[in-house]
Amino acid sequence: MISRRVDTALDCGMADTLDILRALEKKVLWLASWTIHNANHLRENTDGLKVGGHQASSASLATIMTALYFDVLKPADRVAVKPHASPIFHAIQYLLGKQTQERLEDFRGYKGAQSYPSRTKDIDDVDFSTGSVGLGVAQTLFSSLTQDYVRLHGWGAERPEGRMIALVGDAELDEGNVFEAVLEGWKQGLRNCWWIIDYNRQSLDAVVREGLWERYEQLFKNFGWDVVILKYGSLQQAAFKEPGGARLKAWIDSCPNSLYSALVFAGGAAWRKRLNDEIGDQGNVSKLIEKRSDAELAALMNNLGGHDLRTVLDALHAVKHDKPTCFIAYTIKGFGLPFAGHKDNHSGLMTPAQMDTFRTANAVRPGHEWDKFEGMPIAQARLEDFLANVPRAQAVERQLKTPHIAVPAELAVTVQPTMSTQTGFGAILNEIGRGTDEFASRIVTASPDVTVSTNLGPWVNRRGLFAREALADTFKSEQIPSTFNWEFSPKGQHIELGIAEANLFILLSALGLSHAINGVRLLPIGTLYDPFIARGLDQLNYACYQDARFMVVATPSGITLAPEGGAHQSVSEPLIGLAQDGLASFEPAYVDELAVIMRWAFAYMQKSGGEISEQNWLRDETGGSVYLRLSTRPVEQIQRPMTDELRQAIVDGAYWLRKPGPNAQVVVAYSGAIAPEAIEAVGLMAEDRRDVGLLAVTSADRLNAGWTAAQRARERGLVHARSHIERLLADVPAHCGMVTVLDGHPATLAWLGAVSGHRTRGLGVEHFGQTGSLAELYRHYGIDANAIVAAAQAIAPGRPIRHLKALP
Ligand SMILES: Cc1ncc(C[n+]2csc(CCOP(=O)(O)OP(=O)(O)O)c2C)c(N)n1
Ligand SMILES: [Mg+2]
Repeated sequence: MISRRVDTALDCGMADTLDILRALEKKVLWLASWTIHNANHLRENTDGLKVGGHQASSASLATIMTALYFDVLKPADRVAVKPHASPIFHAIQYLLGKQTQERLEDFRGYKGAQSYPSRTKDIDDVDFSTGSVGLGVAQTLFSSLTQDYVRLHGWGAERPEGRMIALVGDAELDEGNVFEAVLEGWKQGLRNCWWIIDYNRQSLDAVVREGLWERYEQLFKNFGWDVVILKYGSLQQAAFKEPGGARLKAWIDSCPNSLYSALVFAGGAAWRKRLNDEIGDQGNVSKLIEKRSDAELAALMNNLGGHDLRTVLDALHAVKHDKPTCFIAYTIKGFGLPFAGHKDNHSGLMTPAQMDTFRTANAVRPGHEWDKFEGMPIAQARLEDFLANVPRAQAVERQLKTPHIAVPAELAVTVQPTMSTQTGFGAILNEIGRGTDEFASRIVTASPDVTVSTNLGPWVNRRGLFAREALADTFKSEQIPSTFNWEFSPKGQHIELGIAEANLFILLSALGLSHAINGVRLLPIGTLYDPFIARGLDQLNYACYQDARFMVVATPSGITLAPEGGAHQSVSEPLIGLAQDGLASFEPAYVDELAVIMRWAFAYMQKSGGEISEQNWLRDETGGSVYLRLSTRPVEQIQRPMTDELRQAIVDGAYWLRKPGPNAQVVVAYSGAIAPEAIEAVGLMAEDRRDVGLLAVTSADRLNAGWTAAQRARERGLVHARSHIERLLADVPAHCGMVTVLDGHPATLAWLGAVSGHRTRGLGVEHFGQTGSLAELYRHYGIDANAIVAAAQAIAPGRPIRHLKALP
């Protein structure tokens, strides 16, 4: 059963749709191969030969992608294409009029079609970026959950539901994150998700293990997926019905992967020899082999399910339910190309001579390589008509736009005399949770089993947990007292995940693209312990690369978590915050700062496409995601009015908590929960050092980014460009020493000395933490007040500082 469009002979005497699809399949493979062959940007290997471009990986999916893009996909469906199938994707989009010849000519080049499909850099309707294998796969699963979340909250009903589809390289299934996602999908009642596995039994290095399909089948079934195996193409299915066919089928089924691949590469004569050697004397099957020419025999043996359009179309169209479905499609890596099946073909390129043969086989004249209909056996008008009516191409806008969700002018919070930023975060969300406005309704939180310990509890009590089906809190119904109301419903606004930080970030990636995918803006917040960012780091990077919009709240952090010990203390995360593109990172010390930052963040998460602001040289108008590094350390709060000036400075990254005088000898710059030590140190130095300054750094990341951008602007001739940190340090005398300190890697702030050339000593944590009291650890790692004073004495001019106690 194939689609009606395929079933129907469209016009008497004219090619039917299956013929058109077959011709397009050939054309797609030609265009992708030509794109790669033609590109000037491929690596040269040590012999000076060009390699790369992923011709073989692409060819493996040519049939399936032809079936999908030209027939099966509906406009609402969204696809994550296996990264190295990018040339096939771009070729398809070119035929659909969504990709330009110019960009294909520049494939893998500057501003050309991207080596791996990119939402942000490609122009041809990429739904999800891919590149780091395994992540695009999981993205589809969480996008499906996001779609359900959006709809169950009453939004997006004006659009049809889409299927979230991943085209998966079989070796991608070695990535653990795929299975973490499958498990979570099962818990969350996943639907509308298809994973089509390109089971070519080859990875980058070689041919993969035998029998993996059986493990995959079992595994997916265990998690409630339907599994459809596309093993035999229609030629094979017909041959199996011939006398001797059963014997041939048994041989195919028992043939090891590497032998099958080797024979595919070797071709018809090799097939004949092998088959004759192994089963040739067995009556009917000999006839079955003998009656075929070498070419016919090769065509039969290569006719795996994933390369047979009719088989593929039938299988895809047959799915009428919304259960998650895994298709295991047998394919050949490099199908249709001279290196098909060769274990070394991953980076293989056709030689010019092979390309010429391929050109002839495709009836393409030299100079007409880019002509869309060149050499096709079907009339151009018919093809044009077909392409114009392809369902997938009917979507008007694939990157949807949404109105801005208004953010309150200020986020309310009662600042206690002493509190931690983590408590502050919980209190701010709790206040938001009281609201009935649209802003509050668009917030969705998620956490990998650390909801309560990251202070999301009060918010969850108010807004409930999300599940497709309501589930009462048994403790509540049994009237057992509990602080937390653990009730699930389709209206809940918190998604509770298992302990898998990788899943958290891919979920944030999916929730954070809801505006573009579902046309419904969500404001996602994910919480986790700061050190475990590293667990999901590639996923975080991926989410940022795709330009998903979310807030990561990482708490607790640093050695401040003293008794928890080194396994839970984070050291390098502030550097991640500094370096990660697409992520504005903050480490506030005070709760009023946090409220300002969060308010700004909710607006920032929604921005897109603006210019760099010349006020702070940051890309504020372009928007992005936000990382808040918080702490459980209670810190005495400063009771102060929040002025516009202070608000802006907090968001820009720093302000003077104590402005240095004109004769200042020392400046201390600190970030985060170490504030009391910095304040104490400044107090201790006051008698012996003049005009000591204290710089509160709320975002080393933004200070650094602004500084770099302003320098670049000056180098380009904008002589008046000044960043926020340059303005702050402008009046600090040149002889002044600077001590920077944070509970994290010292390099995060040590660069501050380079801004205006101040001699600087960067304090922080460089080695794994350990258990101890706060005072012991701060002293041990040299970030307590004494250490700050000692550092100041060492680098700044002046007499010895009296209060400096001997350090151990
Ligand atoms: C996380 C990650 N590790 C390594 C790579 C490098 N890499 C690119 S393709 C590939 C093999 C993929 O094999 P498979 O998924 O089976 O696709 P095929 O080439 O067979 O089409 C590898 C290891 C990558 N892209 N991402
Ligand atoms: Mg493979």
